Amino acid sequence: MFDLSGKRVFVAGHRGMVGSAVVRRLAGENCEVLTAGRADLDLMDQAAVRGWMAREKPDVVVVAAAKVGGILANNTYPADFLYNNLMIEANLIEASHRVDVGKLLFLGSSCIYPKFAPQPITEDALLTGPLEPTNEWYAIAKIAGIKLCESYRVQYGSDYISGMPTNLYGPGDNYNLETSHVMPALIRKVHNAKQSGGTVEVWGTGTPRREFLHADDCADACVHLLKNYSAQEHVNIGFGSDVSILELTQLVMEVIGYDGEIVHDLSKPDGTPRKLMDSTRLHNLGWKPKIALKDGIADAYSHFLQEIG
Ligand code: GFB
Repeated sequence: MFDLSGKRVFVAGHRGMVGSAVVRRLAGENCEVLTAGRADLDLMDQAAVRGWMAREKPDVVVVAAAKVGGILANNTYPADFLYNNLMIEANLIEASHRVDVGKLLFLGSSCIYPKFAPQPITEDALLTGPLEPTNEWYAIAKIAGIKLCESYRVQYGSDYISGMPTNLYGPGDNYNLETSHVMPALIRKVHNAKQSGGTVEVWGTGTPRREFLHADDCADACVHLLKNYSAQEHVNIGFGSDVSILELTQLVMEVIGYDGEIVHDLSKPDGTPRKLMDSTRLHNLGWKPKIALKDGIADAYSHFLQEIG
């Protein structure tokens, strides 16, 4: 439906895990990729974003820029997660409208859904119940982003779409144990435990279930949506099955080759008990993930090893 060839595509957030994966994926398309480093463009500065967009005039914008983090970071820095994300998305979407961007993809998160949404979670579960308290700030910002895209479509007919990725992992992830998501945390913890012969510490009970998608699969889905989707409703970008945090820990240990003891830090929150999305809408558009969880973890671990030298 939408032809990317010859288009100028601005990937906002190109240094992040998702943005960098989208840039890699777009190298296979016949388009020009535009990026802006933090020193050149502060996405929270409305005038700067308007100025940059007026100068560069992209045809397509991918909003992959966001303040992100794991359960503890979300819970510890609520103002940053709400304010920064509202500013980034509002500036990018409004400035895109000013320069007549022809296609915009906004990326949200599966945490937009109610804490106790029926599983697997369909897109129409949005705004049907209370959010998970540990990440309601981030979720509210992302819901506002979806609604911004919808509002420009309704008021101006803009072709702005939203994709909601599940929990992601892959090259370029954040391995800081205080602020990271569970996958990179477990990779680092199991790696460290293997070196020291120590225990592997899992936050919470290990019973929550999560769905994990490799960032390269997510980027492929983003390009698929840019080309094949144009409607008001947001689209889930999931893997299709989930695992418990304990099962994930065991899988990471298997991939890294360590058989030590697992201990639990019960002072840390569990968060949402389960977050498995129904990705039928995306599958019906002809897209499926390609990277199996175990292969994806092995890939992420090899990138982690390269990163720590
Ligand atoms: O990935 P994660 O931080 O975020 O945690 P959420 C997922 C589950 O893993 C929680 C457990 O039950 C954690 O308690 N967990 C076990 C750990 N060990 C660890 C560890 O060492 N580090 C971390 N981080 N978790 C986030 C939201 O929720 O999901 C964000 O806070 C975003 O806003 C993201 O939506 C996708 O899946 O709970």
